[in-house]
Order: sequence, then C-alpha cells, then structure tokens
Amino acid sequence: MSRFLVNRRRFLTVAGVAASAVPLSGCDAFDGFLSGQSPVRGFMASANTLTYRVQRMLIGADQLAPEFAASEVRQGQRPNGSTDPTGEDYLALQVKAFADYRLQVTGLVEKPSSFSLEELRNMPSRTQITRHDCVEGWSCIAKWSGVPLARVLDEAKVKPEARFVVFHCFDSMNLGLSGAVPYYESIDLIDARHPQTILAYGCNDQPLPVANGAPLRVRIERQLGYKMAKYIKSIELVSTLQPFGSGKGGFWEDLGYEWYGGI
Ligand SMILES: Nc1nc2c(c(=O)[nH]1)N[C@H]1C(S)=C(S)[C@@H](COP(=O)(O)O)O[C@H]1N2
Ligand SMILES: [Mo]
Repeated sequence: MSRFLVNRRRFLTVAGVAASAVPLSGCDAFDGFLSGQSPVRGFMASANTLTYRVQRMLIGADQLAPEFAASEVRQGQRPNGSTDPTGEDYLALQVKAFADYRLQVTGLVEKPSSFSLEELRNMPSRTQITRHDCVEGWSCIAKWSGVPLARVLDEAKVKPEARFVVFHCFDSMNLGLSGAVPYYESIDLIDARHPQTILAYGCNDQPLPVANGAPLRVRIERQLGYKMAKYIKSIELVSTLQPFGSGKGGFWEDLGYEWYGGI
C-alpha cells in the first residue's frame, strides 16, 4: 500500500512538473494537455479516482472513525482558515444570533427545502468526540453535536440521479489577483449518509462558535479538515461537480488538493 502511494506521488510530481512547464514553453501544441479531453489529464484524474477506490475498498463504506473519551478534549477546537466571515449576508444573520438563518437544500431533490436552526435542533441528534486532522500538520479532539446529514437528505428526498452533495459557504478566501473566491466543498452520497456525517450546530457542549463555522458546519470524520465546510449557506444535490469553481469539487481541490481527503 505505501509503495503504491509513493509511486503514485512520484508520478504526480513528474506529471505536475511537466504540466507546469507548459505555460513557459510558449508552444500551442502543449495546450492540449490542459484541455479536459487530454489523455494526460485524464490519467492524472484517474490517479485520484484510484486512490479513492483503493481507500473505499480498504476502509469499507460504513467503517467508523475513532471516537474518544470526554477527558481527551483538552482545549477548544483550534480555529483555522476563515474564522470571521465579513459578507453582508452573514453579518446580518450574525447580529441576530442566527435567528433568521435557514439552511437551503436544493438541486436534485424532490422537495427543495429549508430548515431553521431550531428545526435542525429538533431533529434526531448525534454527538461524537473525534479528532480533526488538518493538512497543515495539527490535530484537535473535540465534541461535536448535530443532525445526521442523512436525515436532512431524507427530508428533502434525494433523486436517484444525484451523486454528490455540494456545500456552499458564506465565506470567501482571498486569492490575490483572482480576488475573493467563495469556499465550497463536496462529498459523495456514501460519505453523506455515513452515520458520523453530521451538520454540527454545537461544539464542546456550546453553540458552535463563529470561529469554527457558526451557525452550521459539516463533520465528515473519515476525511481531512479541509473537507469539513464551515458557515454552510446551502447544500445542493448534483450529478456532476463540473459547474462549480474550477470543477474539482472544492476550494482547496481547485488549487490542487485531492478531492478524496481520506484518513
Ligand atoms: N467555509 C470554510 N470551511 C472550512 C475552511 C474555511 O476556510 N472556510 N477551512 C477548512 C480547514 S483547512 C480546516 S482545517 C477546518 C478548520 O475548522 P476549525 O476552524 O473548526 O478548526 O475547516 C475547513 N472548512
Ligand atoms: Mo485544514
């Protein structure tokens, strides 16, 4: 397994160097590499799919992430990425302690729906103490409470052609010349219906702090931190990730991270 990963990483590095040389070459013939139909690009994309398939095989669809004892929560959840959204729509909700917040559920559902925080809190809840692993090299154990995402999906009645859940967020990330880019993320329906996948409104027995994604953020406990969208505005059921951002399924994925951030 580890040899497979190393080889694959090496391949991606070589492919990455080749791809990054393209703009310098000034040769139009190379542009084909970057087009959606190119075999090189297809092969790079299939390397990601392969890791995803291998991990799914090894992990199994219903395998639970480890859960911890209350005594192992030593501090608040360390905030990372956006910690204080400044969009007008967000600030308007925040001043009223999110009383007017409604989670929108749209896309490939039979019953497009919206839910207030109170409605979400009145649904069956799940509490879990888990470890959050960030690719920046830190981990943090915290207690999360929320409604299983599966439950919300069942309320809205997912259509059979839906394959992914896209999380649209209130915050944007500043990418210099590209300006402010909205944060978004996506998962497949296997992870969406996993028993530990919850829309969390509580952290360590308190309402979810703004720094950690208030009023609602998702926990996807078998994947890395960047998958766990904070400040969720809406969730959209889709059959393809192509139309969003640069089409790779998430803010960080569009910048080169793997779509399947399994741990
Ligand atoms: N909307 C939004 N979600 C986000 C981020 C972000 O910047 N914006 N950062 C991600 C990253 S990289 C991590 S590690 C976790 C951080 O969650 P925390 O602040 O609760 O620790 O949120 C993830 N979800
Ligand atoms: Mo992260």
